[in-house]
Amino acid sequence: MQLDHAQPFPYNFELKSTALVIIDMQRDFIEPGGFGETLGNDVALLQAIVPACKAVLEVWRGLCGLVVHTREAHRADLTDCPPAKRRRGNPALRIGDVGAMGRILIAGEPGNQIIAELAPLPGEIAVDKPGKGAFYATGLHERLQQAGITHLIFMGVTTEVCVQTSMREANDRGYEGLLLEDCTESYFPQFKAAAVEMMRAQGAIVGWTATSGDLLPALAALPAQSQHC
Ligand code: TIU
Repeated sequence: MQLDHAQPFPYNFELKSTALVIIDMQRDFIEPGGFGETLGNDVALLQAIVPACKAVLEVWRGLCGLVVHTREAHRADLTDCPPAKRRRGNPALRIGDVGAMGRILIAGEPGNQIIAELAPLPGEIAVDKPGKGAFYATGLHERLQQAGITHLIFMGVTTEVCVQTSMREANDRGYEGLLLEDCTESYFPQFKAAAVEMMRAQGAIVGWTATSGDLLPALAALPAQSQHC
């Protein structure tokens, strides 16, 4: 399958060897009272991409494509949170402190759940990641290798932090990555624009970009494939 309008040039992929990777669409970043807001951000900006993400996820599921969800999450005892990370941000409300949606950025807390619209289904891969990148200390690379995955289509938040880090980690591990521009967002529109530009610059130095409007018609032309159902 080819996305003709991908940038900087067409993107070729096969459904059976491609995973849809949804980065950190958890309440911590999307809803008031979580980690994103503690850092001083307006979380409303991020809510705008939910319908486009949901549309892609539903079509991908209908084709039995592999789905990976990530959550930025730390263990309750914070042994996987470097002090250097915990010291940053809002001194009044650190990772592990109790906020409006439970302990900030701690696995299993209400704020750490993926938003209901995009909640993982049984059988989908859900990864708790202690870093910004999806490949650091998660075992994700090994799981993707076992599933025969070579291509990754990315959605999620925030573009220049966890999404860009994950795409760069994937790139260095040999994956062909594509970012869906209208399915990712930042608290800083200028950072999103810059991140999108820098990933596809220099002949796709990190990967490709396209929109859900490019992807969905291409997927609609496919018969369902059962490999990952
Ligand atoms: N602060 C910010 O923009 N992002 C993060 O801290 N984590 C993710 O991007 N998921």
